[in-house]
Amino acid sequence: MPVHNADVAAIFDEIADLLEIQGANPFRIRAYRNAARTVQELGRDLRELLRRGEDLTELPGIGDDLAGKIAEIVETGGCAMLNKLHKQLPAALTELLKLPGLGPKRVKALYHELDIHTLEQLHRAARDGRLRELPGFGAKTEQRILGALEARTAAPRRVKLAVAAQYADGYRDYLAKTPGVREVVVAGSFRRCRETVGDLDILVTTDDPARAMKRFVSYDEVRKVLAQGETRATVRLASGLQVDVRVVEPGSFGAALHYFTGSKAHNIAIRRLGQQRGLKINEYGVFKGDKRIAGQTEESVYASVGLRYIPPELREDRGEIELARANKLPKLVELADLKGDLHAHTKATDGHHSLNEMALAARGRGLRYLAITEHSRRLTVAHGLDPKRLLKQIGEIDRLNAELDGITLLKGIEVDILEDGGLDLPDYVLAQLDLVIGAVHSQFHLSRARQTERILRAMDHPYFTILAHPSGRLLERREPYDVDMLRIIRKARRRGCFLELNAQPERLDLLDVHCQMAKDEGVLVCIDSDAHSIGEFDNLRYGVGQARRGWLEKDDVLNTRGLAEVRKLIGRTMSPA
Ligand code: DGT
Ligand code: CA
Ligand code: CA
Repeated sequence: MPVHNADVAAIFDEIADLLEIQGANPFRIRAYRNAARTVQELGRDLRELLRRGEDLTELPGIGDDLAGKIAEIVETGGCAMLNKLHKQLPAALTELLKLPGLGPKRVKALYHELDIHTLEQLHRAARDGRLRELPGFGAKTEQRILGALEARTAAPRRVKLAVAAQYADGYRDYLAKTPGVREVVVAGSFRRCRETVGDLDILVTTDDPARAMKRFVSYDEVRKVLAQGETRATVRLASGLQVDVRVVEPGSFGAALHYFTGSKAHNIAIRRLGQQRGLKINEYGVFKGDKRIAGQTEESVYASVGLRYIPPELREDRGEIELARANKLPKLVELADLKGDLHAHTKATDGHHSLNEMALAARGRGLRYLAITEHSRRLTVAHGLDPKRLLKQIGEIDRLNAELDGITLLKGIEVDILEDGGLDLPDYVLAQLDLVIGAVHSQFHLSRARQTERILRAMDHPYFTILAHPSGRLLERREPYDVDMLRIIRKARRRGCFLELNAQPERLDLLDVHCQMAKDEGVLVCIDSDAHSIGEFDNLRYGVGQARRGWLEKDDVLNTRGLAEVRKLIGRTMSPA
């Protein structure tokens, strides 16, 4: 069974978690976490690297031992070290770790203090009110754990878009190589760039459906064929991801693509428009009586009901149809519109590459400016910078800028917003920076009123420029913190500040609805990679996907502007409130 980068990363993460539960050496734990991240964000397939005989120890944070483990996992699909840990600890701890709100620290406490190692035991203890007594838990945490346990049985598992992409790309390329196949498109929520997908929906046009179907089910990652007919099939991959495939003849391509892209609500609205015109619209075409009058392209489907083409990211029946009718659809921002990136880290804190390496990688992606924004001192787990180290970095950036061609580094900081809304570094240091990104990294569970107040106060700070990852959510792991986003957005407008759309695949906050809100209120959004290594500039495309779902156009995005204009805009916030 082929092994993907995501599988290797998952094994390293699990090893790190289990080591942490055992109370192993923190440096050792960290090495596995870093390796998981490196592998996940690599942008190149590990199988390919190994096939070419490339030296994996060149990768950030990968030494001989980890390189050996990567090769082992890619070759065998498993890892002896993980098996050993599984023997030493109860197997169900892995299930506990997957529960939102339960990291290794808490699982460790549950295991060692209350001897809890299954979900059932956890449920019982939470219901009996025994969790709140544990250090680091409390009544609210107990309540959240109960909620997560109950939600778990209700909601099916979804997969992050960037993870789904690793599986989708390989499957698509494999199908595209089948003789007779013309088009292969991954439709569904994947094409609409939803942040997570429930399953993949692959549409194939071919002259030889039988051959395509046969090839689809014999892909080497298929673990189980759940259904198979002449033109449709459903399989489950080894990763657990489910995939639907539909084969249609080329004349139906547009209609089928429209149908399987969805969303369902959008499709229903379009079909209703068809009915009003006496047309029948389905996955085979647009029909007047028995005659197919459109359906070869998606454009023709929309034209049949008097609409302009609507990009997939907008197809949620949230007003896009009315706009298409009035010919007022937004012209959505594109990856190529980004001229810079205002959030990145280096080895000075928890990043993996030097200033110079990050600058060159950003330039390689066509970016013309890159802000270096390390964590501040309060974030000790990330080796946050104190004033002395930040001043040193400022000097290094000045020197490097004198040498660099084609890209400019901006001096910034991702400063912690303290519980009282203060910033984690003194003004005399912040005053020397080009921009100050503020972020909440602690006390996620304050009440809505207090959390909002905290952020508003931080934004009042004269040097505040951009609010980073404004909702703080981690997909499938941490709910957004509770804030009044409209008040924050309005504050940003008054203060001339900006909101970040963080392109890390597990963050992607702002949420799409908040992007729309920012646009409506006239606040520019900044699409940032938050790159911790040179490969992570790739993530910008997920940020752009999310921005498109939020209806953002080029002009709604701060970093589509050239450096001179951005300097002017971020400089505006440097005057006192
Ligand atoms: P997911 O998989 O939960 O992330 O979301 P989707 O949107 O990919 O949903 P999925 O996989 O159930 O179906 C793929 C597309 O097929 C969906 O976006 C629209 C279309 N579709 C599915 N069921 C229906 C239906 O009952 N009516 C209509 N009009 N379209 C449907
Ligand atoms: Ca789907
Ligand atoms: Ca589906």
